[in-house]
Amino acid sequence: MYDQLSLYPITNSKRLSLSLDGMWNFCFDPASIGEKENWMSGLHSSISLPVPSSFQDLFTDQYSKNYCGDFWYERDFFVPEHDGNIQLRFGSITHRGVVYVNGVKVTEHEGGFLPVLCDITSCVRKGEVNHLSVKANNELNERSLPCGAVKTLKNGTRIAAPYFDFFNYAGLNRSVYLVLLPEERIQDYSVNYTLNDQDALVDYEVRTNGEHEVKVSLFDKEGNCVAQSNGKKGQLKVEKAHLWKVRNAYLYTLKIAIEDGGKLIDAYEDKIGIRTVKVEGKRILINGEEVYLKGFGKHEDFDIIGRGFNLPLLKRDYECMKWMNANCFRTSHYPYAEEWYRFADEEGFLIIDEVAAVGMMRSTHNFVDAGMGKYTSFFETPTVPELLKNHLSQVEEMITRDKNHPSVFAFSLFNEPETTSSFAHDYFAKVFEKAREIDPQHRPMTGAFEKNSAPEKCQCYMLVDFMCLNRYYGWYISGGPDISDAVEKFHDEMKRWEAKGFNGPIVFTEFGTDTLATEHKLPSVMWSQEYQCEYLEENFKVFDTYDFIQGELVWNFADFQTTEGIFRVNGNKKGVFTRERQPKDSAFVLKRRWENK
Ligand code: CKX
Repeated sequence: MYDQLSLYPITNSKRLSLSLDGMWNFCFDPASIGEKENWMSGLHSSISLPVPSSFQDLFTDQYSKNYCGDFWYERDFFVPEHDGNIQLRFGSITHRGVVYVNGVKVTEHEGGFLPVLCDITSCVRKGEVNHLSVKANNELNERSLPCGAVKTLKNGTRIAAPYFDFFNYAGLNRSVYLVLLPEERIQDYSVNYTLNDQDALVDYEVRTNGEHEVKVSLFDKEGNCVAQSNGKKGQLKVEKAHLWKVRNAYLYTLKIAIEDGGKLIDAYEDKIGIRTVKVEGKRILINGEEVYLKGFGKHEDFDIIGRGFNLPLLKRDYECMKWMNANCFRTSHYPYAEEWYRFADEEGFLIIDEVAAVGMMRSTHNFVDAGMGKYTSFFETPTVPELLKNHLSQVEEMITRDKNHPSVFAFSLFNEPETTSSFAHDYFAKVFEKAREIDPQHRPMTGAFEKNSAPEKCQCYMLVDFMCLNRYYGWYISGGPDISDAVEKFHDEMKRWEAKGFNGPIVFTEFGTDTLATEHKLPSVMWSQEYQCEYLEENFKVFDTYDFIQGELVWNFADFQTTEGIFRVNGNKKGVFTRERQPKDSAFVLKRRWENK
């Protein structure tokens, strides 16, 4: 059972969250000798490195940038006198880590995009300085998410060989907190909503580790208490409820308290948004109203910090998306830092929250190979049970962490796996079953399908509530002067899906062209800004032909770093914005379209 996974760290009269962000000591451990040599008690030689940040682009040499293996972070931290429970909360450790306090192992965690929590109550010295170290590792394999391999060069250097199209940034990418909590505490809560004419019912469940009374109250924006209930499980009735609407959010404050008689034991407060989500026939309904998704697939990616969390960058991205009249994004291809969801809640953005199940096809150029029909027997490998175990636990951690965000209206459980075998079907059936069992709001579950997952071949499309298609007609397929063929092929595929009788909406979660901000050409050529605009217009005509198409999320919001290779010019350039977040011409095309869509 998770303690605090869904509870973003806060400070109030009963809880204290202290940031451990700043400069940490750092060193590589290529021979994996750190544990044997007791580095958890102190690194012998290290450099200073900032947290949060990926480590790769902070260096000026190739070896460090492409380093693959174990690496260590450490710092000292002061623990105030405190009677209750003491925890550490890492926003993430990418891709896996072992945490030590004062030389004692306190936890280990697999998966680089979800929080790592450790109860350190019994091993810290209160009122004193303590020592914290993390042994992290960024190797890719086929047993954990995301999938890939490690390649050993002839000179012995080991580098990452991702089966996916983004740079393998790693490190302590998100904030780290020391969290002081009461011994008897709120550990988790969940909410679900029913709309009843003008009123709303908020079903809630609170988990605590004690038996004292739980009180739950809901406050409107003005601070008026609009509903109250006692008990770990109950219902709040909100009369004339303000609904959380797309791009017009209303947030209530939920206050949870544990009390002993009149004495407060613990308190937690969070913002929640009352809204319902449903897929009905070919429509996606928020509060019973149809919504057409407009927006992007994104990445956590920026110059120098890599995948490190940065608040100004978050703000700029939201401002750009608002300027574009977007209403949605997919957290391709992994759960993002929690701040992304909190801000989406405030701004009324919809999020398709994606687990890091990417690279489930054995290819370092899967964006090319998959479209060519290559089959790699990915789900027929002896390591699949281990992969499934990790996939299931990361789905559970993601849903537990993000379940209370009104912005999260769907979970994506994969991106572009090899879905054409019964092995894949059996694998994903288990993933979907688990996700549906966990989500207290019974939100739609989906996954993003690549071109190879064609209507006649795909064995997994029947598992999803709405289908996310990643399609590149006019780029990977029949690009440039062949674009009219691309359009015909696109229509042909849509008709085949129609004939298949999939009884749900289709959302395009990827379509786009690599475009260099420097290139202009009349008539257009592939890679020019003009071509990106023309390609989008051709895609829109197809989208507008079919009533079951219920959304368009362009690939990508901004240019981003990838592994080097002949298919990438210093990264993937499919951004509508440059990596510096300046608009390409296509941004104006999309902005115009989305204003009235
Ligand atoms: N989809 C044909 C996954 C993304 C890639 C994108 C691309 C592919 C396309 C698959 O992570 O970046 O090639 O641009």
